[in-house]
Amino acid sequence: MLGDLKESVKDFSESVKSAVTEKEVSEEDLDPVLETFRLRLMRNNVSLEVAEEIENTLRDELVGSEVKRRGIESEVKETLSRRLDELMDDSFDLQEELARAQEPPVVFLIGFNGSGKTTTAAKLCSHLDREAVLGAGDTFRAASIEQLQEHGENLDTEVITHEYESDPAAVAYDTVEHAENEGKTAIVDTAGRSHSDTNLMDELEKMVDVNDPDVTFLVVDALAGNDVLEQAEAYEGMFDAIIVTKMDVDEKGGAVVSLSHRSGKPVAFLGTGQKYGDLEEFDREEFIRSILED
Ligand SMILES: Nc1nc2c(ncn2[C@@H]2O[C@H](COP(=O)(O)OP(=O)(O)OP(=O)(O)O)[C@@H](O)[C@H]2O)c(=O)[nH]1
Ligand SMILES: [Mg+2]
Repeated sequence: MLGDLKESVKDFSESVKSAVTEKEVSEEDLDPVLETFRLRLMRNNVSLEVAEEIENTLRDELVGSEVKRRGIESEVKETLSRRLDELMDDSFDLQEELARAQEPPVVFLIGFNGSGKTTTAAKLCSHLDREAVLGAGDTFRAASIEQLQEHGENLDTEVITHEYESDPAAVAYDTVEHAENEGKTAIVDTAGRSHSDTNLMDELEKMVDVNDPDVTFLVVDALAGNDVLEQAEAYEGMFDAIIVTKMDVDEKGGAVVSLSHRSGKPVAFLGTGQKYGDLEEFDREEFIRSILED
């Protein structure tokens, strides 16, 4: 996890040290090293805009600083740490949101095909303190209902289903009603869709209108790289926080760095594997530490 991004930072730090020939860091010495670093960040799926912001911050902070005053490497790390801290947002607290919600609390998962919605719905079930009811709101993709039912069996959690091709807004409605009767939380899965699927997008909007979820998560796949930014744009206005899945198989990590900055929404969880327990609350300090530590 994050190996490539970490390596880029380490290489950058070392290059700064060897590029600086004077007592003070000069723009001339620093610029080629910064350019290489910006390209490495972009190769690790940090967006151009954010990579440039990081580059500019480093230039502003480092040019003119005295090399010997203290290790230039620690200055690089401190500057990066501060900037990353400003760029990322981990302010979302699911338990708090649900505690504040009217009964029953309702959670929706939306996102592109294959991003990890169904798996994450099941992971959330086992993450929450309170019991949940799962709603099979993907009535579109073949075998989607059975997939959620299997998770339900594994987790000993009830799954509300209708027929394939039936109205997903009605499935969500039934799930919410069931959760209300049983004093549980409703977690509703939805069909994967892309911006061009006008029908599916309209259907999703109807589902949201009818059921008014308390929390809607946009689920994105870290391996989609910079495409996650487009996905966040396609669903703009429809979600409260983001879940980035497949972090365990992504060495790059740049998607997490740029997402909040671009979408204005916090990253709430990271999916870190295929087991139900592989869902971690996103903690930006921990994330920054894991990139910057030796
Ligand atoms: N390694 C890894 N695999 C994951 C993670 N989350 C989901 N997956 C896998 O990704 C694949 C797709 O996951 P789904 O949960 O079916 O994705 P989806 O968004 O519901 O897919 P559609 O319903 O087809 O749009 C499955 O094989 C999951 O096991 C994760 O955090 N790590
Ligand atoms: Mg699914």
